[in-house]
Amino acid sequence: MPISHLLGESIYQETAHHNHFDVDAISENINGLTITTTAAPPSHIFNNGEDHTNGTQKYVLIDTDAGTEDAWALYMALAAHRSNNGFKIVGITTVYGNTSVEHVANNVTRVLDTVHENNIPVFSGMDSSMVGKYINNTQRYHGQDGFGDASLPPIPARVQPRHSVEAIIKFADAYPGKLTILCLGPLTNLAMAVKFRPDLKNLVKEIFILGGNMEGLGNVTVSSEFNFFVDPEAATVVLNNFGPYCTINILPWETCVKFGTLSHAWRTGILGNIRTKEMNLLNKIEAKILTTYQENWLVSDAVLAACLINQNVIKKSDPYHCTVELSGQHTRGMMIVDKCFLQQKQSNANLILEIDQVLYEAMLVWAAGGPVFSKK
Ligand SMILES: [Ca+2]
Repeated sequence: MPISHLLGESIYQETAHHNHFDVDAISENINGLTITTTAAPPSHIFNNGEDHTNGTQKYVLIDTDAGTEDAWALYMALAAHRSNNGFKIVGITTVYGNTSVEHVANNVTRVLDTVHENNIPVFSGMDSSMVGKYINNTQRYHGQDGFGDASLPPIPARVQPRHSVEAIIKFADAYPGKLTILCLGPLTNLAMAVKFRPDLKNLVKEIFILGGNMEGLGNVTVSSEFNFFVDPEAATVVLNNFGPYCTINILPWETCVKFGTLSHAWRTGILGNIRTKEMNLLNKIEAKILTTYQENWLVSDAVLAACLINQNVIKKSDPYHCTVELSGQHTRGMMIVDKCFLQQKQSNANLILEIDQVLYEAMLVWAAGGPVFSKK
């Protein structure tokens, strides 16, 4: 019997008024998952550690260099935000990285517009690293505009007059001890903010960072991960100034590769069968990537968003003292992890070492506006 016949009509109709997806195609292709009979995210999809029934919730500031991979993370965070379930995005700060900060602001605005989200303020941020300027001479993975050079109709960026660095400070002051910062790009904005206001380390609750490596595996140089390589000084400032005063969770590149890598067939066959406004944009901006790379598909930013939104995604993490190589001829930007505790320094970050891939897949479907799945 087709899965759609087993569903309560309510979920199909509830979600179908603005989204369309091929339930049978999706359900037949996700092993270990079954569709739920409720449109609201069940606790195993959405469990951020807060008890919203007691009035607590996460206040989340997203710092992004969007980026097609950031778009996935943004949609996942927006799904959490819109579910009114203890997760509030207070603002989005932009930073250069995958593309210029101007393009990033355009891209963030475009993502927000697709889901008619007009109440989250967006701020324009740093357009270069703290020391020198990162110049990407290689062909940009995300295209020159960060969104795959997909010839999308022009869109005016909707940004606030305040700078991203000011915005970070403003939100830290507004939510003392409660602010979570999700860092999806180079850490320049956050480093500038804490240099200006050192007491931020006592105001910010927790920071989730996509960046760095723990086994020397590189993705932009032989030994360095992109976000840390683009501004290693900023990464150093953040690690040295925030940890261990507030919780820093780092998702290193190796964990992304081991547990976040999905097949091209899954991306096109499962997510590609979801007919939503979210997927309409994602398919366009990822078209060149999906044509160029036909084996695997990895959107690291979404892995980190899943770790933040659902604490059950993180299957293993361990605390270490971490810093960043700033002067190595071959290793500038590489994260240095004191795995043997030789320095006898207090740990300043939790390294995320293993994630639940099945749960992550279910959250990608949810982020895309598709049905909610749970584990069997
Ligand atoms: Ca990013």
